[in-house]
Amino acid sequence: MIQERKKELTAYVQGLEKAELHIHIEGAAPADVWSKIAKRNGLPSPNQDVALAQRTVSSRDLAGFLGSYTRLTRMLLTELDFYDLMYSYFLSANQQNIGHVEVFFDTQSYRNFGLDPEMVIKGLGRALDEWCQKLGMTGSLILCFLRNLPVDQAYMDLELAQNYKQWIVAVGLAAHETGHPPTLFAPVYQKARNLGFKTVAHAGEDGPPEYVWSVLNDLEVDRIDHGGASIQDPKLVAEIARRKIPLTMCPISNVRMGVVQSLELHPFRRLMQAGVRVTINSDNPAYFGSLIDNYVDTALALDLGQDELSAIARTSIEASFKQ
Ligand code: ES4
Ligand code: ZN
Repeated sequence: MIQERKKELTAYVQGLEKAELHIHIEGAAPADVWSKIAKRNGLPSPNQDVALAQRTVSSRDLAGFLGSYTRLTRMLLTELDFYDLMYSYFLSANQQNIGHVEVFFDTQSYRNFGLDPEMVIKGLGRALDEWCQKLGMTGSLILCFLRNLPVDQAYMDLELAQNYKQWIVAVGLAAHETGHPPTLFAPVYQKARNLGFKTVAHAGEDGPPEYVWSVLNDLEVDRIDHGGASIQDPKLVAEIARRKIPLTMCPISNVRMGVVQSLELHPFRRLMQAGVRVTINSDNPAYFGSLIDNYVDTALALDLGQDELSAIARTSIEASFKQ
């Protein structure tokens, strides 16, 4: 019975035109892509690191996940490696009938290990141009600052991003929230806005509602990534709804990272009912399931019907930065 319903929902979601707005490029690469890259770079097999990342997922350990995730990024050395990550994600997105993607990346992880940040941008951007054209899709990049690293580096990144506006539409803020409040980044966000970039930030994933208030009021973001902790503060929920700020939620990620107990307890539906513009995304599809898995599992757990799924897909397109 449940299998039957799942099949029906999967076919329905497959048919919906969707945008994916919350996906980290390194978390989209499955084990075989990491193996190919490691082999090409003459590095030892990445299988242990991939397995370790997967273990952190079953133990609901966000800090552990981000640690093994960062270890995997050490395999990336050339422009072609970044191209391959993007191209492999594009094939998967296309198979899921995702017409538009906005992809998170950062340069700090690479810059700090001696790689040329422009090479990172070019590898991702060239793949974006080529595969958007080949597959009839649209897409752009979102440059994430890492909130646990010095703000000076964010300014350096922003300087660089100005030369790649054909690809980079927005700046974002990622990594572990706990102990890293958003306020430090207010001046660099203001500068980004003045330069014509859209802005988004992760908040309310493992961080408290105060961090969500802060990205609204101090960073003045156009969208909030996750935002689940808002449910603890009714005034905050009302304000997000009033300002029509979309949330890019990632339900399976939140359960696997232990910030929500179960999909059944996920605030997605309650936020939707409070009038918040909510979207469904995969975050790191190699570990948390595809975009379609996220739609279907969320629908089953929270009893969302086809009309609601269709409205969520429509919101994802309306909340995108596509011109
Ligand atoms: C992330 Cl799950 C998660 N949370 C915060 N930042 C991230 N970057 C990649 N995955
Ligand atoms: Zn994320």
